[in-house]
Amino acid sequence: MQKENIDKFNLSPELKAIAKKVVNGERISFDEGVLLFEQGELNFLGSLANGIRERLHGNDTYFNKNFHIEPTNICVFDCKFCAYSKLLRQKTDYDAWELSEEEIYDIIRGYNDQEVTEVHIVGGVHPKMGLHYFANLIKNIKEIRPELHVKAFTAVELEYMCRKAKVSYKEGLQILKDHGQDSLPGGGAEIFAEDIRAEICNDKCSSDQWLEIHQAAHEIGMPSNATMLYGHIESYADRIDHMNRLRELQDKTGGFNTFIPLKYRKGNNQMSHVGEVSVIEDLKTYAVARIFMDNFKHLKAYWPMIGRETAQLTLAYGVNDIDGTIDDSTKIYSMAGAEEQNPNMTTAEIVELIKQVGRKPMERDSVYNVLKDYSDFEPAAAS
Ligand code: V47
Ligand code: SF4
Repeated sequence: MQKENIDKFNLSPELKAIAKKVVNGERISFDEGVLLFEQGELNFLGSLANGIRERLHGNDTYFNKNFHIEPTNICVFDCKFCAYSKLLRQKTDYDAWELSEEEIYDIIRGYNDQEVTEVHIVGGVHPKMGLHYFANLIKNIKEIRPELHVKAFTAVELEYMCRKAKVSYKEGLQILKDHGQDSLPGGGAEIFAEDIRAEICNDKCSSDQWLEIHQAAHEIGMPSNATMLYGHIESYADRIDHMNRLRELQDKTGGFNTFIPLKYRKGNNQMSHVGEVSVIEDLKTYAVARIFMDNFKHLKAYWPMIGRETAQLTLAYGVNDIDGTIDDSTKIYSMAGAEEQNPNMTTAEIVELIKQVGRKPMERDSVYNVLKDYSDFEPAAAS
């Protein structure tokens, strides 16, 4: 939004003051963030967020070519929203899986002649797959495909691995880094507000531990992402509190690449009675995130979760990255009732999706270096 456009909206004095701050590039406070959620209309929030997005990135919209490996869905924890994990005691459940090392290497080799640049490895927290097992796995993956960026293990998995191996977070992360791990994904953050966390995922790593692990990663030169699971039993103040804790850590370390709000999906989990929020609420959440998280350069919408059309819409509400993959084999969302039951998009499809809403498709690597401008991409020439 431009300064001169503020008056086009019928705003209360409080919202007008926030709008002025935002267009001047000033940081907004906790209370102002909550007020935006409570009183900001979608058009107004979108206009502010889009102004920030275009100031930072113009029309550039990033995607990368990655694939997921989920070594197991057996998990020692019991998050109420999780449709995917099989508790250890239910190990014989026909839905449970445990990939062998060779199966994992076969998946990597299966991409030998494809232009993927990143593998995202996360899964359930399996008591037998520890720090040294994973360090060795990463080393072998790098031997098969040295240039592949390995983004692996949520803070939840890392907390458990380090505790079991009796090493500090920094020592554990250094071992993984020395074996070839490049960065951390943003999962496991959920909602930091302790009372909500106690209700939805009371037995896994605490909010402070999540933040400590990401801080330790940043301090040894491993960048990471951050997520927020929204749209369940949390309040607007809880969402701002979550973003504020991330914003404070980012001020200290600068190690976060991107922020990814994740919409709670209600399928097949222990809190299915909690309904899902509307698309309007999704767009508001992206917009407020773009406005509040002033020290995060990138805001990502994970399209397999919200679907292609909502992902397109988010590009007008602050989002500048739609993850994008040529073959996304993750199951965590499809099992929870996500839009995309079999999420994979070819390069041609993702480029088209971005172009349809007037943005510029740019392939990026995992740390946001631009690899290729796809503005003039001809689908027939490659895919
Ligand atoms: O932490 C689990 C979420 C996350 C549900 O860093 C659910 O690039 C909604 O973090 N409804 C893991 N969400 C996935 C994740 C992620 C995904 C894509 C990219 C990146 C990245 C990270 O999935 C969990 C949890 O918040 N989740 N169940 C559910 N029912
Ligand atoms: Fe386990 Fe992760 Fe599911 Fe929680 S969200 S139960 S930690 S797989």
